[in-house]
Amino acid sequence: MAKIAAVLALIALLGCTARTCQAGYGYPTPVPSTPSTPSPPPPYTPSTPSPPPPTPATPSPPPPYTPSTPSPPPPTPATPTEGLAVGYYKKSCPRAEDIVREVVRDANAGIMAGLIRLFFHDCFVRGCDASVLLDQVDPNSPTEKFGIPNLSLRGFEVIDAAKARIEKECGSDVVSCADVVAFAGRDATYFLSNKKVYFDMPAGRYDGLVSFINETLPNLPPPFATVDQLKANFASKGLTADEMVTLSGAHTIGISHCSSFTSSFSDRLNPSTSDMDPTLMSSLREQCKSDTGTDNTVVQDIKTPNKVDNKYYKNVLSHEVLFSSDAALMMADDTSAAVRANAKDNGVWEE
Ligand code: HEM
Ligand SMILES: *[C@@H]1O[C@H](CO)[C@@H](O)[C@H](O)[C@H]1NC(C)=O
Ligand SMILES: CC(=O)N[C@H]1CO[C@H](CO)[C@@H](O)[C@@H]1O
Repeated sequence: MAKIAAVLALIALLGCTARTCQAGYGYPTPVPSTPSTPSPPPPYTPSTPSPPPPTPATPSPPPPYTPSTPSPPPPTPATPTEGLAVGYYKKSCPRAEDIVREVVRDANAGIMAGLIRLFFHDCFVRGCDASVLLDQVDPNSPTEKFGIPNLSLRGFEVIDAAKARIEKECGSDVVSCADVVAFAGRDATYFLSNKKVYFDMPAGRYDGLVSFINETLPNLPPPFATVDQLKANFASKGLTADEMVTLSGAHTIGISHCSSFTSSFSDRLNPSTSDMDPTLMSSLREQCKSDTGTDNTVVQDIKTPNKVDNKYYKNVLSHEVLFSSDAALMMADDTSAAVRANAKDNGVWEE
């Protein structure tokens, strides 16, 4: 199996062993057997035109990220996940996975990239529990959606559409949103890799009921993270440095806002502090120019922007990556060795 497939499957599981896929904690959407819960539907509101406006709509000041503290994220026990199973919905909703795949297939490449990132963010904050989808209900308590690392998450409408079709076919309490997010991330990887990367996705997750903006920053590494911070962050989820490098390869697709690599923390377009390839740097400076102050977007992988392949690692080696956190993979022996191994064309990473 491709390394990337194996490790994506791993985050899908690890997230769930953390603390969310336990009955009593989350809202047990895939009700295992009990008809017992006439509990209120999760506060997940599909496709609401407008969630209450986020807290002060500040154009994101420098994030109050405190380096070096890999503190709050819950430790993730590396035990096999209880209750999750491949083919979990075979009886209760046999077409669930097919429906998700069909909806994802019809999305464009950018949205597919967004779905992969959505899956990552969901699993890294409170485990894979769909808490990334929760809209703000309490005006004083913004959800993960409004956290700085969530800025620019996309693909929510695909999740909504898949969930709606599934509910029509199987009822509303059968398939969890968390599983839909996981299936969608897996399927987006499948399509963007030209069907090379595929894996069985165990399912049976519960949807969480809570989502806090204050839990995004401590759990999701920032684009200016050092290699030690990246290692610590992934280690807190039970993932090794090698697995961290494998997952970083997801930056072979999708886009970034210019603000993500030109912050006051790390201005990647400043030649005196950045090791970025000068040609890419001047091209980005052009692309990020804006008369109106808009935060433009640029592609992450300048070689094959819409393909899940190992070009990302070649870009790291040639200093053609956007974030300090990408470049930082070359700053430690183990991670740089992993980058080199993944950059080789004979396929450990992708096939
Ligand atoms: C290693 C630490 C990571 C950091 C610091 C990081 C940071 C970022 C940032 C800042 C963006 C751009 C957001 C924007 O400005 O619009 C981004 C985009 C993206 N990230 Fe990561 N990321 C990391 C790991 C991952 C992982 C593990 C995955 C998935 C497995 C992932 C998948 C993506 C994708 C697909 C995009 C493009 C999204 C789109 O086009 O909508 N990233 N990441
Ligand atoms: C986040 O905020 C919620 C409610 O405001 C609080 O209960 C929780 O402990 C906070 N979590 C962290 C990690 O600060
Ligand atoms: C999709 C989504 O809800 N994104 C939100 C991310 O966070 C910003 C605020 O930081 C919101 O404005 C976005 O709506």
